[in-house]
Amino acid sequence: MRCFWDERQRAHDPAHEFFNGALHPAADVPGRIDSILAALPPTEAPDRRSAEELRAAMRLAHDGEYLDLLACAHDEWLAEGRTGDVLPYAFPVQRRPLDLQRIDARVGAYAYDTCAPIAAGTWGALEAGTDTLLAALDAVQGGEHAFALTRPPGHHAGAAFMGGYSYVNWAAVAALASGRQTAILDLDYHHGNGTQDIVVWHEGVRFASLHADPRTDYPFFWGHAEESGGNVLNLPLPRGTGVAAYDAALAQACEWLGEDAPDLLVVSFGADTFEGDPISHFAIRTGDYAKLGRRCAALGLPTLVVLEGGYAVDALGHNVAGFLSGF
Ligand code: SP5
Ligand code: ZN
Repeated sequence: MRCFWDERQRAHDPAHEFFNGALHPAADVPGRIDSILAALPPTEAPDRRSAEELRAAMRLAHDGEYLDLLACAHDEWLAEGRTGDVLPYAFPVQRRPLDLQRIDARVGAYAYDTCAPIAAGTWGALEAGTDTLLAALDAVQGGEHAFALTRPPGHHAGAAFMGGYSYVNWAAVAALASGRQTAILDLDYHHGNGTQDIVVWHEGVRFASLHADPRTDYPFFWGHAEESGGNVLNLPLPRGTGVAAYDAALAQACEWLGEDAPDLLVVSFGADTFEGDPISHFAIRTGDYAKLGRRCAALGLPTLVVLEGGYAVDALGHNVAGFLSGF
């Protein structure tokens, strides 16, 4: 398993997120990466691509005006006399075209929650993350397995929205950039609503997600059991799910993905299914992750693993390394 990471991704370092009626310290902290780096063999730094090339890759999955806003939002924020991170607070629930001028309105129009602050370094980190992703994808196109330490996460970012610590959808960009029949398997605790938004109805991509039941858990409005069909399979699981029930659902997802004769597998891997995760409620143990990795590897496909959530920082590296050891 080749591992890719670019130090410039650390520049994304927002201070806070807002939920349950209060500001909380951001859960997606750069220290997550230190835990993972300590548990992996040395990583490879990606070759750097031009801004145009990186943007063209992001454009495979995302709306151009959304990307323009991500690139300039923090500068506009400062120009308004604000300090700290951009954080939207007002969101349209209709989609009429509107002439929006204030940064608060324009950022709210491209977000669905208050958990994706844009910090000074966010755009640079997203460009570096795209370098990391594309280098790992190149390795997979050559028939190897690769892990891209994508940070910030991506699976809550849709074609034209951010949310849930996610801005650019790494799994979707990789699938669409590969030009091949791709199976995307989302193993984060939370439903991969952004990935589903981008790839639903997309010929050439199948998307399966195992996640906490959205009747009880974020992101609430996507990922319900009845929301399956066509190229999408959603398998919501109750709070408290342990490895036996999880692995049974994983076997079902893998079988369904394999029916489409995919050329490659992209795994959106979040270790927030861990029993000790501070914001989640499954009961997977560190020693269980290798078995889950082996289950995915049994598909027999060149595999790209991208990083999503996982907030129990001390255990995170062991959980990620355990999963990767299954390949
Ligand atoms: C990539 C990823 O895992 N994003 C997750 C975003 C979840 N944000 C919503 C936070 C709400 C957490 N509720 C926590 C209750 C803690 N006691
Ligand atoms: Zn998550």
